[in-house]
This record gives sequence, C-alpha cells and structure tokens, in this order.
Amino acid sequence: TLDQAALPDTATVAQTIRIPRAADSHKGSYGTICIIGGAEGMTGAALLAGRAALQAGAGKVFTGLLGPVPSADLARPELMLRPADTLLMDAADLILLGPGLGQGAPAADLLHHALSSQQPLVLDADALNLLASDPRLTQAARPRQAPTVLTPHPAEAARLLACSTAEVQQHRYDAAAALARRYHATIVLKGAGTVIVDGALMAVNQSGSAALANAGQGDLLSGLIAALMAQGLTAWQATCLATRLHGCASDTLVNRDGRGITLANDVIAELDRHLAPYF
Ligand code: NPW
Ligand code: AMP
Ligand code: MG
Repeated sequence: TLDQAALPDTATVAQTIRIPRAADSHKGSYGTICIIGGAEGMTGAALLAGRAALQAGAGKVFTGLLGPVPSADLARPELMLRPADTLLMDAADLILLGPGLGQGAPAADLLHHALSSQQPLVLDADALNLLASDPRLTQAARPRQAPTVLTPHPAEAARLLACSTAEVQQHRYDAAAALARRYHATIVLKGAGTVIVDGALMAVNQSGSAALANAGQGDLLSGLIAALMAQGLTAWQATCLATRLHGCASDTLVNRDGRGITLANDVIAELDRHLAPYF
C-alpha cells in the first residue's frame, strides 16, 4: 500500500525539489506549468487544477481556457488566464491537459500538439476521453519518451479499454496495468483505493473516502500531480505523494468538521498542512 514503501520520504522529496529554497532562487526555479482545459461551463475545472498547482509550490501556472476567459480567478489572482490557443505550450516544463477540456476539434488539436511534444504530460478527464475516441491521438501517444501520466476515473478507464466500468472495477489492478503498458505511461486509476502503476511498480492508496465523491476532486488532483512533477519529482513519486496527500487533506477536514463531505476548494486550502513536512 501507499502508506509504506511506495511513498517517497520527506528528506528525498525536499532534496529533489530543493528545499530549503536557495536564497537567490526565483519563480522560474520552481517549474512553469501550462494547464489546458476549461471549455464553456467548465472553467472551474481548470481553475481548481491551477489553484492546486500553485498551492503545491509551482513557480508559474498558465491556464489556457477553451471557453470564455475571465480577467482573473478572483479567489486565486496569482493564476494567469489565457485563451488556450494563445498559450505558449512549448515553453512549459510540464503540460496538464484535460480538466473541463471538452471534446471538440480545437481540444483534439491541442492534445495532438501536446502528445507530439517532448514535454512531460499529465492527461486527465476529457483528454482521456479524446484519446479513447480518436485513433490518431492514440498513435501520437505511443512513441512518447517524456514522462506521461494518465489519471482516469473508472468510467474514463473503461472508455480507454473499450470495456464497461463494472469490468474495470472488478479488475482494477489489471486495468491499470493494461493502460500503463498500452500508453507507456504512469496510471492513476482513481476511486476508492486508487491504483497507481508505473512500469513494474504498483501501489494502492488508502487515504481519502467517499467524502471526495463530488465534482472537482479529480481536477484538483491533476494539478497537484503536475506541480510536484514540475518541481522535479518523478512521475511515480509525484502520483503517489499527490494521491496520498489529497486523501489525507480530505480526511483531516472530515475529522475536524465532523462532516462526511469535503469540497475541492477546501481540500486545496487544507493541503498546506500536509505539504509542510516536505516543503
Ligand atoms: P455512473 O454514474 O456510475 O454511471 P464522465 P465527468 C463514472 C469536467 N468537470 N466509480 C460514473 O458513472 C471534467 O474535468 C468540470 C465508478 C459517473 O457518472 C471533464 O472535463 C467541473 N464510477 C468533464 O467535466 C467539475 C465512476 O463516471 C461518470 C467513478 C466530464 O467529467 C466536474 C462521470 O464521468 C468535472 O470534473 C467511480 N469512482 N467515478 C467544473 N467545476 O467545471 C466516476 N464514475 O462522464 O467522464 O464525466 O467526470 O464529470
Ligand atoms: P474525478 O472523478 O475525476 O473528479 O476524481 C475523483 C477523485 O476523488 C479521485 O481522486 C478519486 O479517487 C476520489 N474519490 C472519489 N470517490 C472516492 C471514494 N469513494 N473513496 C476515495 N476516494 C474517492
Ligand atoms: Mg475528473
């Protein structure tokens, strides 16, 4: 399980992400992330990913939106918002594509561009749905050398594997392993007991609960993974740590407030306490 061997220890993480921060370091030292998503009506998904990425220490987060672009995220004005097609993806240390992306032609073109790049990539939500529906994209995904992380929930995994959600749930380890092989990627198969597979490594997360069963949690998680990778953690380290801390932050809120529901924005705020031992 994720509680023991799989989790990177605090000293290793701190060393990798250069904590304590060098006195003369600057925002460019801590990773530039491009998030692409936020089609009409789903701006919030991209914003939640961006907020989580900033909270987890990313130096700069550009959020490229396919839908209407508000002048700022008033709850997190540190985020830079842009129309998706004007984003300089190539300059990013990592691209996160998918939260609220939608599945139109412009989204597919952006995904194709990202898959063809040499940059580390985190794919979530509609990026996975597009991948499942368009053979051209699957082909672009296969020869990738840069780290690639896929974060499907069971229904997204079922679409990728062309099977039913029930079948994925009955064979969660096999489903995650099959996706890892097919896409040469690190897989985070979400849901109770999230399964993480990276090559021959596999871990099952124990933190979190059905208090996370609400809209926006997956978007938050993808931003958290992106931030840890952009600061130098491997895909395996970042996915294990992010998944574990996401659940722990929710668990803390449940214990504190005595309420079995935690919302994404509140979990993001609670992340600080859980990231502190590493940062
Ligand atoms: P059911 O209901 O059991 O048949 P979809 P989505 C299943 C964006 N968002 N175990 C379940 O199926 C996303 O980023 C925007 C078993 C469920 O109904 C995407 O771009 C938000 N089954 C887009 O919306 C906040 C499970 O999957 C179905 C499962 C669509 O994403 C919300 C839903 O999956 C959202 O993030 C589990 N653990 N988990 C915003 N604020 O802007 C899921 N399922 O059809 O892929 O839709 O996940 O809502
Ligand atoms: P998404 O469906 O993309 O919004 O992702 C939902 C997030 O909440 C994932 O990280 C899931 O693992 C987590 N989650 C949802 N339901 C549960 C549950 N019953 N137990 C533990 N984690 C859950
Ligand atoms: Mg999701």
